Amino acid sequence: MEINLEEQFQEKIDQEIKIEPRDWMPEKYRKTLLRQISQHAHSEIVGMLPEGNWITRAPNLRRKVALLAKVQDEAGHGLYLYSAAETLGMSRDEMLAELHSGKAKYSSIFNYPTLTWADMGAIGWLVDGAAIMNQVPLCRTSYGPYARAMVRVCKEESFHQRQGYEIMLTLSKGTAEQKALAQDALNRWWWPSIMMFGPNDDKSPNSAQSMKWKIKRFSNDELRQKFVDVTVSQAEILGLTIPDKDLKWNEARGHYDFGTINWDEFNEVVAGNGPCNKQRLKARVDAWEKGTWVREAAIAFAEKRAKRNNNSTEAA
Ligand code: FAQ
Repeated sequence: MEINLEEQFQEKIDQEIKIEPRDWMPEKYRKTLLRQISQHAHSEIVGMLPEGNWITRAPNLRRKVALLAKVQDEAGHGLYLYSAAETLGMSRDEMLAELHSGKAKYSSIFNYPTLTWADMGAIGWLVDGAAIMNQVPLCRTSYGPYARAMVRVCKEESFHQRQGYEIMLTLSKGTAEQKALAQDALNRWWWPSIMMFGPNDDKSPNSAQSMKWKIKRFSNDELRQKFVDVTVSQAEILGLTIPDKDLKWNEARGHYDFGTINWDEFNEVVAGNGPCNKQRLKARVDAWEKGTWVREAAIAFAEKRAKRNNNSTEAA
């Protein structure tokens, strides 16, 4: 019986029919999606912190408004993603408990510090650029609620990427000091950005099954290569140098070759020992604790309103 269901499930996937919350699904499919979607949601929420650090110090009103809107969008992305994950049977409170205890992961990239205003440019250009490369294919992922959430997320990410690139463009065409700030930001964010795509394919334990179930549409290395290929010319327009001496066009492959990623650094960051892991987690736990009264007040208000509505229905 079970085998038959699994075969039917795979046939639906092969025919590009979306899987919906009430459909039968293998337990491992549900768990894989819960893991990926909740990690993605946590990444959006933790990802607000490095940029939130610069909202009060944006150089002018236009920049401040754009950055505020961007950071607010990330909160919205987290909410759509938590909602999509909840359809798989785990509550948002449970997911957050896993984040706060350190059990759930979030993207390695958000464990790096934002040292100068140019980092707002580099994050938008590179981090959102990498996120778009990874997330546009997720609009076609096999699980309906995740795929639909990603459509809006990707539209907003594209504004974020331009917002960042425009900051980089302004700095790189500015004074020598401004150009140096932009180069320094590129130097610090380049390697962590290409780590975002995850381990190499031969070291990625989840990829084979996730590709078969069409949760993932491209492998980690394929997406990383696409990102490098499009980003090189963007750096040239800025007149900035990507900090990789092995970066070179390979005519035979039709792609850029690039240097070896420092996987020890990646593993350390993912294990909780990056430059800002402790600070990021503390900020989230503090926000949760300080928000207790808000959650309690919201529940008390909802109960009061429900009671009032019941009374007025009875009176009618
Ligand atoms: N950081 O077998 P794989 C954004 C873990 S949102 C930390 O290849 P998978 C928007 C992985 O979880 C950025 N951990 O895993 C924004 C697994 O561990 P587990 C987030 C990582 O899932 C911009 C283990 O390594 N985007 O940027 C990372 O098949 C600016 C083995 O790896 C998403 O979440 C990493 N970088 O492929 C917000 C997109 N990479 O769970 C604010 C959706 C891997 O077994 C400001 N997610 N690991 O214990 C995905 O596409 C996939 O989950 C991958 C990883 C590609 C990230």
